[in-house]
Amino acid sequence: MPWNDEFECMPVEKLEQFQLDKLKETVAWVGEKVPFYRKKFEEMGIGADAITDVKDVAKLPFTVKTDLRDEYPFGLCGVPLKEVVRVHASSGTTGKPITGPYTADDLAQWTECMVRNFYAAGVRPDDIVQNAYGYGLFTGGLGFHQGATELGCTVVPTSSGLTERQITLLKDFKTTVLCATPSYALTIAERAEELGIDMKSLPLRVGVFGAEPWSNPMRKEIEERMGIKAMEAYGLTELGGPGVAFDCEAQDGLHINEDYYLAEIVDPATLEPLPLGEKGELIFTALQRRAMPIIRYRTKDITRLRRETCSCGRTFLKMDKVFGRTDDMLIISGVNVFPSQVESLLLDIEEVEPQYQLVVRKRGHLDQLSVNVEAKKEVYDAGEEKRLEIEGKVARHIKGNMGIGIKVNLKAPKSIARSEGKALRVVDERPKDV
Ligand code: DLL
Repeated sequence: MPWNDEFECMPVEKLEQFQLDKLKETVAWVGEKVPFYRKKFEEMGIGADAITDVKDVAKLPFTVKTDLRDEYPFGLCGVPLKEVVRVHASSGTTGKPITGPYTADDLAQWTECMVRNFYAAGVRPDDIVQNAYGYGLFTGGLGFHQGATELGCTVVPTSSGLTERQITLLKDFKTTVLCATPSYALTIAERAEELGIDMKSLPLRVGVFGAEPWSNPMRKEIEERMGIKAMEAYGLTELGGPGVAFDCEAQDGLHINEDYYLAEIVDPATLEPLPLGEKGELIFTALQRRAMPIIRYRTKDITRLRRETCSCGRTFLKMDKVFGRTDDMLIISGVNVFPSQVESLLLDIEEVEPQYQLVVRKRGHLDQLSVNVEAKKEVYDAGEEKRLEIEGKVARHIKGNMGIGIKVNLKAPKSIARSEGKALRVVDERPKDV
Protein backbone atom coordinates (compact mmCIF):
# COMPACT_ATOMS: atom_id res chain seq x y z
CA MET A 1 0.00 0.00 0.00
CA PRO A 2 1.48 3.37 -0.97
CA TRP A 3 1.64 6.50 1.17
CA ASN A 4 0.10 8.83 -1.40
CA ASP A 5 -1.91 6.72 -3.80
CA GLU A 6 -3.25 9.72 -5.66
CA PHE A 7 0.19 10.23 -7.17
CA GLU A 8 2.01 6.96 -6.58
CA CYS A 9 -0.72 4.96 -8.36
CA MET A 10 -1.82 7.60 -10.87
CA PRO A 11 -2.68 6.20 -14.31
CA VAL A 12 0.31 6.82 -16.56
CA GLU A 13 -1.54 9.08 -19.01
CA LYS A 14 -2.72 11.34 -16.23
CA LEU A 15 0.74 11.34 -14.68
CA GLU A 16 2.31 12.37 -17.97
CA GLN A 17 -0.19 15.20 -18.34
CA PHE A 18 0.69 16.34 -14.81
CA GLN A 19 4.40 16.17 -15.66
CA LEU A 20 3.83 18.14 -18.84
CA ASP A 21 2.06 20.93 -16.94
CA LYS A 22 4.82 21.07 -14.33
CA LEU A 23 7.56 20.92 -16.95
CA LYS A 24 6.10 23.90 -18.79
CA GLU A 25 5.79 25.84 -15.54
CA THR A 26 9.39 25.04 -14.60
CA VAL A 27 10.77 25.95 -18.02
CA ALA A 28 8.91 29.27 -17.90
CA TRP A 29 10.15 29.83 -14.34
CA VAL A 30 13.84 29.21 -15.01
CA GLY A 31 13.66 31.12 -18.29
CA GLU A 32 12.53 34.12 -16.30
CA LYS A 33 14.39 33.73 -13.01
CA VAL A 34 17.72 32.02 -13.74
CA PRO A 35 20.08 33.95 -16.06
CA PHE A 36 22.05 30.74 -16.79
CA TYR A 37 18.98 29.09 -18.34
CA ARG A 38 17.60 32.29 -19.85
CA LYS A 39 20.83 32.64 -21.84
CA LYS A 40 20.82 28.99 -22.90
CA PHE A 41 17.18 29.10 -23.97
CA GLU A 42 17.77 32.31 -25.94
CA GLU A 43 20.77 30.79 -27.71
CA MET A 44 18.71 27.73 -28.62
CA GLY A 45 15.61 29.80 -29.45
CA ILE A 46 13.52 27.69 -27.08
CA GLY A 47 11.00 28.33 -24.32
CA ALA A 48 7.97 26.86 -22.61
CA ASP A 49 5.95 27.13 -25.87
CA ALA A 50 8.17 24.49 -27.45
CA ILE A 51 6.98 21.95 -24.89
CA THR A 52 3.75 20.25 -25.92
CA ASP A 53 4.60 16.71 -24.80
CA VAL A 54 6.75 15.39 -21.95
CA LYS A 55 9.10 13.94 -24.56
CA ASP A 56 9.85 17.52 -25.64
CA VAL A 57 12.10 17.68 -22.59
CA ALA A 58 14.71 16.32 -25.02
CA LYS A 59 14.70 19.73 -26.76
CA LEU A 60 16.05 21.39 -23.61
CA PRO A 61 19.75 21.83 -22.80
CA PHE A 62 21.57 19.55 -20.37
CA THR A 63 22.98 20.77 -17.07
CA VAL A 64 26.27 19.24 -15.88
CA LYS A 65 28.23 19.29 -12.66
CA THR A 66 30.68 21.92 -13.94
CA ASP A 67 27.74 24.26 -14.57
CA LEU A 68 26.92 23.98 -10.88
CA ARG A 69 30.53 24.65 -9.96
CA ASP A 70 30.69 27.64 -12.32
CA GLU A 71 27.51 29.06 -10.82
CA TYR A 72 28.66 28.42 -7.22
CA PRO A 73 27.19 29.18 -4.77
CA PHE A 74 23.73 30.46 -5.79
CA GLY A 75 23.86 31.26 -9.51
CA LEU A 76 21.24 28.63 -10.37
CA CYS A 77 18.89 29.63 -7.58
CA GLY A 78 15.39 30.38 -8.87
CA VAL A 79 14.27 32.58 -5.95
CA PRO A 80 15.68 35.53 -3.98
CA LEU A 81 17.92 34.30 -1.16
CA LYS A 82 15.49 35.53 1.47
CA GLU A 83 13.12 32.78 0.34
CA VAL A 84 15.78 30.12 0.81
CA VAL A 85 15.33 28.37 4.16
CA ARG A 86 18.08 25.71 3.91
CA VAL A 87 21.23 24.99 1.96
CA HIS A 88 22.86 21.57 1.66
CA ALA A 89 26.04 20.83 -0.24
CA SER A 90 28.05 17.91 -1.49
CA SER A 91 31.75 18.06 -1.08
CA GLY A 92 32.75 16.10 -4.16
CA THR A 93 36.38 15.12 -4.47
CA THR A 94 37.85 18.24 -6.00
CA GLY A 95 37.17 21.94 -6.18
CA LYS A 96 34.15 23.83 -5.03
CA PRO A 97 31.16 22.02 -3.54
CA ILE A 98 27.79 21.72 -5.22
CA THR A 99 25.15 23.73 -3.37
CA GLY A 100 21.54 22.72 -2.99
CA PRO A 101 19.24 25.52 -1.78
CA TYR A 102 15.60 24.89 -0.75
CA THR A 103 12.53 27.05 -0.28
CA ALA A 104 10.12 26.03 2.49
CA ASP A 105 7.98 24.38 -0.18
CA ASP A 106 10.98 22.51 -1.64
CA LEU A 107 11.68 21.14 1.85
CA ALA A 108 8.07 20.01 2.19
CA GLN A 109 8.28 18.21 -1.17
CA TRP A 110 11.49 16.51 -0.13
CA THR A 111 9.91 15.39 3.12
CA GLU A 112 6.94 13.94 1.21
CA CYS A 113 9.37 12.00 -1.03
CA MET A 114 11.14 10.62 2.03
CA VAL A 115 7.88 9.60 3.70
CA ARG A 116 7.00 7.67 0.53
CA ASN A 117 10.43 6.05 0.65
CA PHE A 118 10.03 4.94 4.27
CA TYR A 119 6.45 3.82 3.82
CA ALA A 120 7.30 1.73 0.76
CA ALA A 121 10.11 0.15 2.79
CA GLY A 122 7.50 -1.04 5.28
CA VAL A 123 8.27 1.57 7.95
CA ARG A 124 5.31 2.70 10.07
CA PRO A 125 4.69 5.33 12.80
CA ASP A 126 5.43 2.87 15.62
CA ASP A 127 8.94 2.20 14.33
CA ILE A 128 12.10 3.37 16.06
CA VAL A 129 14.35 4.77 13.34
CA GLN A 130 18.09 5.05 13.98
CA ASN A 131 19.53 7.40 11.41
CA ALA A 132 23.22 6.69 10.84
CA TYR A 133 23.58 8.85 7.73
CA GLY A 134 25.86 11.82 8.34
CA TYR A 135 24.07 14.94 9.58
CA GLY A 136 25.22 18.28 8.24
CA LEU A 137 25.68 19.49 4.70
CA PHE A 138 25.20 15.93 3.41
CA THR A 139 21.54 15.41 2.50
CA GLY A 140 21.37 11.91 4.01
CA GLY A 141 21.09 12.94 7.66
CA LEU A 142 18.39 15.60 7.54
CA GLY A 143 16.56 14.06 4.58
CA PHE A 144 15.91 10.79 6.39
CA HIS A 145 15.32 12.65 9.65
CA GLN A 146 12.54 14.80 8.16
CA GLY A 147 10.83 11.84 6.48
CA ALA A 148 10.82 9.65 9.59
CA THR A 149 9.66 12.55 11.77
CA GLU A 150 6.80 13.38 9.39
CA LEU A 151 5.75 9.75 9.30
CA GLY A 152 5.51 9.85 13.09
CA CYS A 153 8.34 7.44 13.91
CA THR A 154 10.60 7.75 16.94
CA VAL A 155 13.79 9.15 15.44
CA VAL A 156 17.24 8.48 16.91
CA PRO A 157 19.62 10.89 15.14
CA THR A 158 22.93 9.11 15.73
CA SER A 159 24.59 10.39 12.52
CA SER A 160 27.42 8.23 11.15
CA GLY A 161 30.37 6.87 13.11
CA LEU A 162 30.91 5.78 16.74
CA THR A 163 30.04 2.26 15.65
CA GLU A 164 29.99 0.67 19.10
CA ARG A 165 27.58 3.31 20.30
CA GLN A 166 25.37 2.60 17.27
CA ILE A 167 25.24 -1.03 18.38
CA THR A 168 24.53 -0.16 22.01
CA LEU A 169 21.63 2.06 20.93
CA LEU A 170 20.30 -0.53 18.50
CA LYS A 171 20.07 -2.84 21.50
CA ASP A 172 19.01 -0.43 24.24
CA PHE A 173 16.45 1.57 22.26
CA LYS A 174 15.14 -1.55 20.51
CA THR A 175 15.65 0.17 17.17
CA THR A 176 13.55 -1.38 14.41
CA VAL A 177 14.81 0.58 11.38
CA LEU A 178 18.41 1.46 10.52
CA CYS A 179 19.28 4.11 7.93
CA ALA A 180 22.88 4.11 6.66
CA THR A 181 25.01 3.57 3.61
CA PRO A 182 25.17 -0.16 2.80
CA SER A 183 28.90 -0.19 3.44
CA TYR A 184 28.40 1.36 6.88
CA ALA A 185 25.63 -1.15 7.62
CA LEU A 186 28.17 -3.87 6.89
CA THR A 187 30.70 -2.20 9.18
CA ILE A 188 28.08 -2.18 11.95
CA ALA A 189 27.21 -5.85 11.36
CA GLU A 190 30.86 -6.83 11.46
CA ARG A 191 31.58 -4.91 14.66
CA ALA A 192 28.54 -6.45 16.33
CA GLU A 193 29.82 -9.92 15.42
CA GLU A 194 33.22 -9.03 16.90
CA LEU A 195 31.49 -7.95 20.09
CA GLY A 196 29.63 -11.26 20.22
CA ILE A 197 26.25 -9.63 19.59
CA ASP A 198 23.84 -11.56 17.41
CA MET A 199 22.14 -8.86 15.34
CA LYS A 200 19.52 -11.34 14.23
CA SER A 201 18.23 -11.53 17.79
CA LEU A 202 17.69 -7.73 17.98
CA PRO A 203 14.32 -6.08 17.13
CA LEU A 204 15.89 -4.47 14.04
CA ARG A 205 13.80 -5.51 11.02
CA VAL A 206 14.35 -3.01 8.17
CA GLY A 207 17.32 -1.12 6.73
CA VAL A 208 16.95 1.83 4.36
CA PHE A 209 20.26 1.97 2.57
CA GLY A 210 21.65 4.10 -0.24
CA ALA A 211 24.01 6.87 -1.30
CA GLU A 212 26.42 4.47 -3.04
CA PRO A 213 26.23 1.62 -5.53
CA TRP A 214 25.77 -1.84 -4.00
CA SER A 215 25.00 -5.11 -5.68
CA ASN A 216 22.08 -7.47 -5.01
CA PRO A 217 24.43 -10.09 -3.51
CA MET A 218 25.60 -7.38 -1.08
CA ARG A 219 21.98 -6.71 -0.20
CA LYS A 220 21.52 -10.42 0.56
CA GLU A 221 24.69 -10.51 2.62
CA ILE A 222 23.50 -7.60 4.78
CA GLU A 223 20.01 -9.07 5.09
CA GLU A 224 21.40 -12.37 6.29
CA ARG A 225 23.96 -10.93 8.68
CA MET A 226 21.51 -8.51 10.27
CA GLY A 227 18.32 -10.54 9.96
CA ILE A 228 16.51 -7.66 8.27
CA LYS A 229 14.96 -6.59 4.99
CA ALA A 230 17.40 -4.27 3.24
CA MET A 231 15.52 -1.60 1.29
CA GLU A 232 16.99 1.13 -0.88
CA ALA A 233 16.96 4.89 -1.32
CA TYR A 234 18.42 6.81 -4.26
CA GLY A 235 19.03 10.50 -4.76
CA LEU A 236 21.58 13.23 -5.18
CA THR A 237 22.28 16.68 -3.76
CA GLU A 238 21.62 18.35 -7.11
CA LEU A 239 18.04 17.02 -7.07
CA GLY A 240 17.44 17.70 -3.38
CA GLY A 241 18.99 14.55 -1.86
CA PRO A 242 17.57 11.09 -1.13
CA GLY A 243 13.94 10.45 -2.05
CA VAL A 244 14.34 10.73 -5.82
CA ALA A 245 13.70 6.99 -6.13
CA PHE A 246 12.88 4.23 -3.67
CA ASP A 247 12.46 0.52 -3.23
CA CYS A 248 9.08 -1.11 -2.66
CA GLU A 249 8.30 -4.50 -1.16
CA ALA A 250 8.98 -6.14 -4.55
CA GLN A 251 12.69 -5.16 -4.22
CA ASP A 252 12.81 -5.16 -7.98
CA GLY A 253 13.88 -1.71 -9.09
CA LEU A 254 13.41 1.72 -7.55
CA HIS A 255 10.24 3.73 -8.16
CA ILE A 256 11.01 7.27 -9.27
CA ASN A 257 8.91 9.99 -7.63
CA GLU A 258 7.68 11.00 -11.05
CA ASP A 259 5.44 13.85 -9.97
CA TYR A 260 8.62 15.60 -8.79
CA TYR A 261 11.29 14.23 -11.11
CA LEU A 262 11.16 13.65 -14.86
CA ALA A 263 13.60 10.89 -15.79
CA GLU A 264 15.29 10.11 -19.09
CA ILE A 265 18.07 7.79 -20.20
CA VAL A 266 20.60 8.97 -22.77
CA ASP A 267 23.57 7.42 -24.44
CA PRO A 268 26.44 8.95 -22.43
CA ALA A 269 28.60 9.25 -25.55
CA THR A 270 26.14 10.74 -28.05
CA LEU A 271 23.67 12.19 -25.50
CA GLU A 272 20.83 10.87 -27.66
CA PRO A 273 17.72 9.75 -25.71
CA LEU A 274 17.43 5.96 -25.43
CA PRO A 275 14.16 4.02 -25.30
CA LEU A 276 12.84 2.50 -22.08
CA GLY A 277 14.73 -0.65 -21.18
CA GLU A 278 18.11 0.45 -22.54
CA LYS A 279 21.05 1.03 -20.29
CA GLY A 280 22.54 4.52 -20.26
CA GLU A 281 23.07 7.68 -18.25
CA LEU A 282 20.22 8.83 -16.06
CA ILE A 283 19.00 12.40 -16.58
CA PHE A 284 16.61 14.23 -14.29
CA THR A 285 14.57 17.41 -14.54
CA ALA A 286 13.16 18.70 -11.25
CA LEU A 287 9.50 19.44 -11.93
CA GLN A 288 8.42 21.38 -8.86
CA ARG A 289 11.51 22.70 -7.10
CA ARG A 290 11.93 26.46 -7.06
CA ALA A 291 15.24 27.24 -5.32
CA MET A 292 17.11 24.72 -7.48
CA PRO A 293 14.93 24.09 -10.53
CA ILE A 294 17.44 22.04 -12.47
CA ILE A 295 16.86 21.04 -16.10
CA ARG A 296 18.09 17.75 -17.61
CA TYR A 297 20.78 17.12 -15.03
CA ARG A 298 23.36 14.56 -16.12
CA THR A 299 23.71 12.36 -13.04
CA LYS A 300 26.54 10.20 -14.46
CA ASP A 301 24.69 7.24 -12.97
CA ILE A 302 24.22 4.29 -15.28
CA THR A 303 20.96 2.37 -15.13
CA ARG A 304 17.88 1.49 -17.16
CA LEU A 305 14.24 2.51 -16.81
CA ARG A 306 11.17 0.25 -16.91
CA ARG A 307 7.47 1.09 -17.13
CA GLU A 308 5.61 -1.93 -15.82
CA THR A 309 2.85 -2.92 -13.48
CA CYS A 310 4.45 -3.43 -10.12
CA SER A 311 3.04 -5.92 -7.65
CA CYS A 312 2.92 -3.07 -5.09
CA GLY A 313 0.38 -1.16 -7.19
CA ARG A 314 2.59 1.86 -7.89
CA THR A 315 2.60 3.12 -11.47
CA PHE A 316 5.81 5.14 -11.07
CA LEU A 317 8.58 4.30 -13.50
CA LYS A 318 11.20 1.94 -12.11
CA MET A 319 14.94 2.29 -12.42
CA ASP A 320 17.25 -0.67 -12.01
CA LYS A 321 19.79 -0.59 -9.25
CA VAL A 322 22.52 1.82 -10.34
CA PHE A 323 25.31 -0.19 -12.02
CA GLY A 324 27.82 2.52 -11.26
CA ARG A 325 28.88 6.01 -12.21
CA THR A 326 30.43 6.86 -15.55
CA ASP A 327 33.28 8.30 -13.42
CA ASP A 328 33.92 4.90 -11.90
CA MET A 329 33.59 2.93 -15.11
CA LEU A 330 36.87 1.33 -16.05
CA ILE A 331 37.78 0.05 -19.47
CA ILE A 332 39.84 -3.07 -19.00
CA SER A 333 40.95 -4.94 -22.14
CA GLY A 334 38.16 -3.21 -24.02
CA VAL A 335 35.50 -4.31 -21.52
CA ASN A 336 33.50 -1.80 -19.50
CA VAL A 337 33.79 -2.67 -15.85
CA PHE A 338 31.84 -1.29 -12.91
CA PRO A 339 32.98 -1.99 -9.35
CA SER A 340 29.54 -3.37 -8.44
CA GLN A 341 29.92 -6.16 -11.04
CA VAL A 342 33.17 -7.25 -9.43
CA GLU A 343 31.48 -6.96 -6.03
CA SER A 344 28.73 -9.38 -7.09
CA LEU A 345 31.30 -11.94 -8.16
CA LEU A 346 33.41 -11.60 -5.02
CA LEU A 347 30.34 -12.32 -2.94
CA ASP A 348 30.02 -15.70 -4.68
CA ILE A 349 33.31 -16.83 -3.15
CA GLU A 350 32.84 -18.13 0.35
CA GLU A 351 36.51 -17.89 1.33
CA VAL A 352 36.55 -14.07 1.13
CA GLU A 353 34.93 -11.25 3.09
CA PRO A 354 32.75 -8.64 1.32
CA GLN A 355 35.50 -6.07 1.89
CA TYR A 356 37.37 -5.07 -1.23
CA GLN A 357 39.03 -2.33 -3.21
CA LEU A 358 39.82 -2.10 -6.90
CA VAL A 359 43.17 -0.61 -7.87
CA VAL A 360 43.67 0.78 -11.38
CA ARG A 361 47.13 1.36 -12.79
CA LYS A 362 48.43 2.17 -16.22
CA ARG A 363 50.62 -0.29 -18.07
CA GLY A 364 51.70 1.15 -21.42
CA HIS A 365 48.49 2.45 -22.96
CA LEU A 366 46.27 0.01 -21.17
CA ASP A 367 44.52 0.24 -17.84
CA GLN A 368 45.27 -2.63 -15.54
CA LEU A 369 42.99 -3.67 -12.74
CA SER A 370 43.74 -5.52 -9.57
CA VAL A 371 41.44 -6.32 -6.71
CA ASN A 372 42.38 -6.37 -3.06
CA VAL A 373 39.96 -8.51 -1.15
CA GLU A 374 40.06 -9.70 2.43
CA ALA A 375 40.33 -13.41 3.14
CA LYS A 376 38.22 -15.04 5.82
CA LYS A 377 40.41 -15.48 8.89
CA GLU A 378 40.72 -19.27 8.66
CA VAL A 379 41.69 -19.02 4.99
CA TYR A 380 44.32 -16.39 5.63
CA ASP A 381 45.73 -18.34 8.57
CA ALA A 382 45.94 -21.53 6.50
CA GLY A 383 49.11 -20.20 4.86
CA GLU A 384 50.46 -19.09 1.54
CA GLU A 385 49.52 -22.10 -0.50
CA LYS A 386 45.87 -21.75 0.45
CA ARG A 387 45.96 -18.03 -0.23
CA LEU A 388 47.37 -18.58 -3.72
CA GLU A 389 44.71 -21.18 -4.40
CA ILE A 390 41.94 -18.74 -3.44
CA GLU A 391 43.49 -15.88 -5.43
CA GLY A 392 43.41 -18.18 -8.45
CA LYS A 393 39.83 -19.18 -7.72
CA VAL A 394 38.65 -15.56 -7.51
CA ALA A 395 40.56 -14.57 -10.66
CA ARG A 396 39.08 -17.49 -12.62
CA HIS A 397 35.57 -16.65 -11.43
CA ILE A 398 35.96 -13.06 -12.61
CA LYS A 399 37.53 -14.10 -15.90
CA GLY A 400 34.80 -16.68 -16.48
CA ASN A 401 32.02 -14.16 -15.92
CA MET A 402 33.41 -10.88 -17.19
CA GLY A 403 36.09 -12.05 -19.61
CA ILE A 404 38.81 -9.94 -18.08
CA GLY A 405 42.02 -10.90 -16.37
CA ILE A 406 42.31 -9.26 -12.98
CA LYS A 407 45.16 -9.68 -10.53
CA VAL A 408 43.70 -10.72 -7.19
CA ASN A 409 45.49 -9.94 -3.94
CA LEU A 410 44.15 -11.73 -0.92
CA LYS A 411 44.52 -9.43 2.06
CA ALA A 412 44.62 -10.06 5.78
CA PRO A 413 41.30 -9.82 7.62
CA LYS A 414 40.45 -6.23 8.69
CA SER A 415 43.24 -4.73 6.57
CA ILE A 416 40.98 -2.72 4.25
CA ALA A 417 39.66 0.51 5.77
CA ARG A 418 36.04 0.22 6.97
CA SER A 419 33.48 2.72 5.74
CA GLU A 420 31.33 4.97 7.91
CA GLY A 421 29.78 6.70 4.89
CA LYS A 422 30.42 6.17 1.21
CA ALA A 423 33.00 3.42 0.71
CA LEU A 424 36.05 4.08 -1.42
CA ARG A 425 35.85 1.20 -3.90
CA VAL A 426 38.28 2.35 -6.57
CA VAL A 427 41.84 3.51 -5.95
CA ASP A 428 43.05 5.17 -9.11
CA GLU A 429 46.82 5.10 -9.38
CA ARG A 430 46.95 6.15 -13.03
CA PRO A 431 49.00 9.27 -13.73
CA LYS A 432 46.73 12.30 -13.85
CA ASP A 433 46.13 13.76 -17.32
CA VAL A 434 48.58 16.46 -18.24
O1 DLL B 1 24.14 10.38 -1.72
C1 DLL B 1 21.96 11.36 -1.41
C2 DLL B 1 21.52 10.15 -0.68
C3 DLL B 1 21.65 10.10 0.71
C4 DLL B 1 20.95 9.08 -1.34
C5 DLL B 1 21.25 8.98 1.40
C6 DLL B 1 20.51 7.98 -0.65
C7 DLL B 1 20.67 7.90 0.72
P1 DLL B 1 25.20 12.82 -3.07
O2 DLL B 1 26.18 12.79 -1.95
O3 DLL B 1 25.04 14.08 -3.85
O4 DLL B 1 23.76 12.48 -2.55
O5 DLL B 1 25.59 11.64 -4.04
C8 DLL B 1 24.79 11.32 -5.15
O6 DLL B 1 25.42 9.00 -4.97
O7 DLL B 1 24.62 10.39 -8.16
C9 DLL B 1 24.88 8.20 -7.11
O8 DLL B 1 26.08 8.09 -7.84
C10 DLL B 1 25.13 7.80 -5.67
N1 DLL B 1 23.94 7.17 -5.11
C11 DLL B 1 23.00 7.69 -4.31
N2 DLL B 1 22.08 6.74 -3.99
C12 DLL B 1 22.45 5.60 -4.61
C13 DLL B 1 21.93 4.29 -4.70
C14 DLL B 1 23.39 11.33 -1.89
N3 DLL B 1 20.85 3.89 -4.03
C15 DLL B 1 25.35 10.12 -5.86
N4 DLL B 1 22.60 3.39 -5.48
C16 DLL B 1 24.44 9.65 -6.98
C17 DLL B 1 23.70 3.75 -6.14
C18 DLL B 1 23.63 5.88 -5.34
N5 DLL B 1 24.24 4.96 -6.09
